[in-house]
Amino acid sequence: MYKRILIANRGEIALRVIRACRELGIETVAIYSEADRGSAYLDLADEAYCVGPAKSALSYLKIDRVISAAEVGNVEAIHPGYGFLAENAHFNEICRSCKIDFIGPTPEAMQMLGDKNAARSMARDAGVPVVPGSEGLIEDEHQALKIAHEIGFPVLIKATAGGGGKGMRVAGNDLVLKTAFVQAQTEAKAAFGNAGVYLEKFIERPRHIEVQILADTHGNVVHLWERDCSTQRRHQKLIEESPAPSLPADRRKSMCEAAVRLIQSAGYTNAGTVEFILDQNNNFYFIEVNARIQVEHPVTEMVTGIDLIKSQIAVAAGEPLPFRQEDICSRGVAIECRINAENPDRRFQPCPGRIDKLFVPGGPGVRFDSHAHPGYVVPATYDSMIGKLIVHQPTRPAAIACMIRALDELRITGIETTASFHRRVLSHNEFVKGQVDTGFVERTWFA
Ligand code: MV4
Repeated sequence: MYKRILIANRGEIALRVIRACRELGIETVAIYSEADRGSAYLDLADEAYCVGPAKSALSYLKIDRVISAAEVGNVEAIHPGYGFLAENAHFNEICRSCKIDFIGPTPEAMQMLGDKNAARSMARDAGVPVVPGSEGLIEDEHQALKIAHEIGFPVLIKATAGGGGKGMRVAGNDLVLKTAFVQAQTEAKAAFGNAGVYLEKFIERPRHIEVQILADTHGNVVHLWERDCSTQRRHQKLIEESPAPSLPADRRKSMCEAAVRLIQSAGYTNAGTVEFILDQNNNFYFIEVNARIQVEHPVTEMVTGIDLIKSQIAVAAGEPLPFRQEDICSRGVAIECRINAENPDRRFQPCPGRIDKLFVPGGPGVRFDSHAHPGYVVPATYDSMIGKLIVHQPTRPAAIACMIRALDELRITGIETTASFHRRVLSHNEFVKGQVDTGFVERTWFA
């Protein structure tokens, strides 16, 4: 096992990794920008180095500075967290050439899965259902029209270098498709330096369900069941839960097994997520792979009892997974609410500033993952998430009741947060019935 690792991230995930390392007896080296100087969680690391000014591009994303901190800090491995450099195959490769383990997949697996069209082909070859659409990249508008007529409108044009909803366009007829196709290519080239686009049938009112997997370097791949992330707005997830409500057991099983097949054939190692969309008839289709630990990983930790951060570190160090698929049970129901410094009454406008009072909820089955504390100043420079409230209960109604109680207990003054909005969602009939699709929040509150 490692003796010392660097955490190339900030905020709650940096704190989460430091905690896992402490329990594993691994020393930690933290990095911070000038905007995070003096953040309380940095005191929990064994060492901390400043890597630059507030702007991410000049600090957390600056590969040479992160690598310098790793060299000076004399670490054996780097944990990238999520965001920043977590899915940067170039950074991953530089770690390898510097003989520092990257706690994640190989650069090759990361590169391949980062190409959404290549991932789609690999899924198809592994017998994983993909959305009906193009076989590969679309060369010209004639080909786009031909495929659209075969599969039927509406269709979705997706950038192969996109993902997470970036670079998507819907087209409902020939005329729109012709212009949207050229626009999509131009935009993809400008945004990602890659003009490649492909076509899929547009699935209306989908649910977003993702399968958590763990893969070691000895060929073992297991899934840790699924999370439903349909409660989102503009591709920003708000609430995640496991298991996915009203997902038939046979669908659940075949989706999880499909995810394992894809991960196996991609030669993917470490923790990862296979994203699917579900149509209104519960047909599932592969969308993309997230080659990193995700924000919502605690939901899976609560229902399986498996520590995903410790698992990631162990797998990166070359240890075999200590469990088999049949040992991984999903118990009860876990729900997570993301607590963001945003004003839900002003279209989730970011609301940075100083936290005056902070009371953290507790009691049975309540977990709060956060680096915030009274007096903490939420910087305007980064993502506005300041914490995640997670509950675990035997049943879904009990989990909802527990979350409402915990949200009422959570007191944050000085800034606006999304906590009040979560209370509205959790009391909404459609959420209670477990019938939320990805358009629910927008239709219900922002139409
Ligand atoms: C889709 C889709 C409908 N049909 N693909 C958006 C994020 C990216 N991971 C894929 N996304 C979608 N792909 C087809 N063929 C609808 C979405 C989508 C979505 C997916 C997951 C979570 C939230 C979403 C919100 C809007 C649209």
